[in-house]
Amino acid sequence: MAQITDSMNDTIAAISTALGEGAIAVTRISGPDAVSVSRKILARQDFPEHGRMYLTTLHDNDGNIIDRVLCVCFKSPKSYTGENVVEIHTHGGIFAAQTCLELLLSNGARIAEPGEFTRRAFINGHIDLAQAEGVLSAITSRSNEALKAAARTLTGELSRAVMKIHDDVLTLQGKIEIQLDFPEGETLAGLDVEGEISRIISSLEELIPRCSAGIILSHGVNAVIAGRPNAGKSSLLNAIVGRKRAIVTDIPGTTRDIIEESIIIGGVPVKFSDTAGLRESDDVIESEGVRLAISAMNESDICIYVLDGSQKITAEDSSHIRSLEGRNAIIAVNKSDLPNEIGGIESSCKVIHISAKNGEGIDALKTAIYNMAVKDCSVSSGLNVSAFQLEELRGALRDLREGRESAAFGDDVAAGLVGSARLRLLRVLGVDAGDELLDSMFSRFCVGK
Ligand SMILES: Nc1nc2c(ncn2[C@@H]2O[C@H](COP(=O)(O)OP(=O)(O)OP(=O)(O)O)[C@@H](O)[C@H]2O)c(=O)[nH]1
Ligand SMILES: [Mg+2]
Repeated sequence: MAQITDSMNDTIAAISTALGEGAIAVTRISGPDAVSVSRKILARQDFPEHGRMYLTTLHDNDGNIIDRVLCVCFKSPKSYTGENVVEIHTHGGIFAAQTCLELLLSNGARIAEPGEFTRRAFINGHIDLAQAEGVLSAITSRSNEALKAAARTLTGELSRAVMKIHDDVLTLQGKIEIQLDFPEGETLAGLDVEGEISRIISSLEELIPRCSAGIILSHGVNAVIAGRPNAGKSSLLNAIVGRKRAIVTDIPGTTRDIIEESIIIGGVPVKFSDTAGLRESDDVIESEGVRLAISAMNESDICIYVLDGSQKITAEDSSHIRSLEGRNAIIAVNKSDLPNEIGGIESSCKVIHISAKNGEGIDALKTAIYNMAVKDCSVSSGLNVSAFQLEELRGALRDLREGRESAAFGDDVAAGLVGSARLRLLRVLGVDAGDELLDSMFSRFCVGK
């Protein structure tokens, strides 16, 4: 990918709409030759005025008409990438768009890498790295809440918040540095390093949960349903997703493979995994299922441990429940439609009585899963960041907290930490981002974006 930044002078092209049957398909061209390359395959030679749609025909290199198309040009710098951009709207389905793309390539354009249009927008200063993350999230969002977070991020809400904190840090850093030049015992009038760092810390403490929320809205959580055979795990999966996804029988050991199904709860994508019932078995296939179940349980964000409430608790159940102490776990006491034989459950985990058969308690279980997933994240004001950006924000918070501690011992240490926090904030926006970081960022995009 390193050659991409070296070849910003190329004109790139890609199909920007999803491949499949549809009313229209959009092929996008960006770069210095976007107009001249497009003109070679379009009939209308008065094309283009900035932002105006033209109805014309697309023809091949022998002059045969391929399709009737609409095309539009956005002239540099007033385009998505900041370069000259042409969009050709062919009829939908793959063939017309594919032919259009091939014609552009045979007339001087090169195929775009994934995310290369957005990478160019970033390189040309049209968006920063925070907004780029918002663009990616808008494409991949799976709920209204996720889309709203993406819209907030791509329109610059995160960038402005980070820049405001950065500017406050910069001002403080300047004051501390002036103070350092003062003779021993003299202080800059009105300078309260600890107090000013505390105010900046509060802003970051407010911002970070919003970013964590964005990550949860994009990536969701995985919830593993575990428990002994016949407890009703597969029945619970079916009740949660509202259809017969997994086989249910009264034969213990029915489920072997892990069965996954995702739903959205309050905007958060939750992937549920139904697993094999936990027990010792001589059956090779079943024991492999149990091994998979245990590792899924260990790797889960949330474990839902299902008990059969119509039976006495077993020693194995008690031991599994003990192993879940202190983890994100919910104990679902199933079969509440039958007489309760299990009695009270000794655990600090949340216990919910449910019936996978008649649906009782399923909504309460979903709410508990949602609350556990979002914890104290601010979902209704979520913002999108990558894991790298979140780590930099957390690092800035750490630096500032340490800076506040060290302020009492001397301003030079505080100045160093405040300076480090400032650089981290700039990295969130992509200032001085190296090729490696940009490669990993933009390779997550689809081709044509
Ligand atoms: N009365 C009642 N029966 C239930 C309930 N949930 C499950 N069952 C029954 O319990 C039996 C086992 O259900 P499954 O969902 O297959 O149990 P499982 O935990 O997936 O079992 P394995 O796959 O063998 O580990 C079936 O006969 C279900 O109909 C419930 O809420 N109430
Ligand atoms: Mg099952």
